[in-house]
Amino acid sequence: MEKKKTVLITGATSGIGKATAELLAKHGFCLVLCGRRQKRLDELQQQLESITQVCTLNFDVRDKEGVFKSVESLSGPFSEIDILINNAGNAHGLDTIDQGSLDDWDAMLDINVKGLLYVSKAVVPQMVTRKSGHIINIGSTAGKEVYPKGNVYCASKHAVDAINQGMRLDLNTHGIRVGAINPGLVETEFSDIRFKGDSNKAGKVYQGYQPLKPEDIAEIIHFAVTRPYHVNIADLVVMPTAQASSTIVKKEL
Ligand code: NDP
Ligand code: 8X3
Repeated sequence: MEKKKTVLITGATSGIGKATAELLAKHGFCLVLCGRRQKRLDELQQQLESITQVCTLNFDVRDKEGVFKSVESLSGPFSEIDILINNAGNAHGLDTIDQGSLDDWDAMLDINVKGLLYVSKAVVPQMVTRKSGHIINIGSTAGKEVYPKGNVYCASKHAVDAINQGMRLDLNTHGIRVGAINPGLVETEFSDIRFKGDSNKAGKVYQGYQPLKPEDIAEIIHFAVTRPYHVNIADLVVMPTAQASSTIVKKEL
C-alpha cells in the first residue's frame, strides 16, 4: 500500500493554512501543523486526528533555533516531509513609506521572507537526500504588483516570488517540485493583523464584494499537490472575480 504523504503546513492556526489542513485531512494526508497559538493547534489536532495522523509544532518562524529544533523533533510518520506548504505570514500596517513603522517592517521581512527561508532550510535538505518532495510557497498578488502604502509587505511578497523561482531552479535537478500560489483578497484574520485588531477597519476591506474564502485557496493547494508527478503548478495567481488588480476591486459584484 502507498505511504500516506506527510505535509508540513506553517500558519495552520488560521485562515488559508487552517482551511488547507482541514481539506488535506479529509483526503488522508498525514499532517504536521505549525503555528504559535498552542490552544488553536491543540483544537485543530483534536478536530482532525479522528480522520488522519496529526502532530503539531509550536514555533515562531523568526526563531531560527526553534525552527530547526522543532523540525528535528519530528519522528515516525511525521519525520519525512513529502510536501512543505510555506504559508505563515501577514501584513503589519498600511502606511506610506515615510510613515511606516520600523517594527512593522522588521516583522514582515523577518516572518514573510526570512521565516520562510528558515523553515525551508530545515526541511528541504531531507527532500534533496531522498530526491523527492514538493514545496508550495504562498505568495500574493502583492508579490506581482505594488499598491499604495503596500511598500514593505509587497516587497516581502516580491521576495517570495523570487525565492519561489530560485528554489525551482536549484531543486529541479533533484526532482523536487516547487510552485507558488498567489492569492488576491481572501477574508481571513489577515486584515485584523494588518490593522492591529481594529476589526472595523479590517472588516471594511472585504465589504461590498465577494472576497475569496480560505477554502477556495485550500482547494487550489489540494489540486496542486495531487497532480501527477510530471505536472508542476509553478506559479498561479487567483483573485476574487470582483478584483482586477490590487487597486481595482469592483464593489457590489
Ligand atoms: P491569517 O492571519 O489568517 O493566518 C496567518 C497564519 O500565519 C497564522 O496561522 C499565524 O499563526 C501564522 N503566523 C504569523 N506569524 C507567524 C510567526 N511569526 N511564526 C509562525 N507562524 C506565524 O492570514 P492568511 O491565512 O490570510 O495568511 C496566510 C498567508 O497567505 C500569508 O503568507 C499571507 O501573506 C498570504 N496571503 C493572504 C491573503 C489574504 O488576502 N488574506 C492574500 C494573499 C496572500 P500564529 O499566529 O498561531 O503563529
Ligand atoms: C494579501 C492581499 O491585497 O491585501 O496578500 O495585499 S493584499
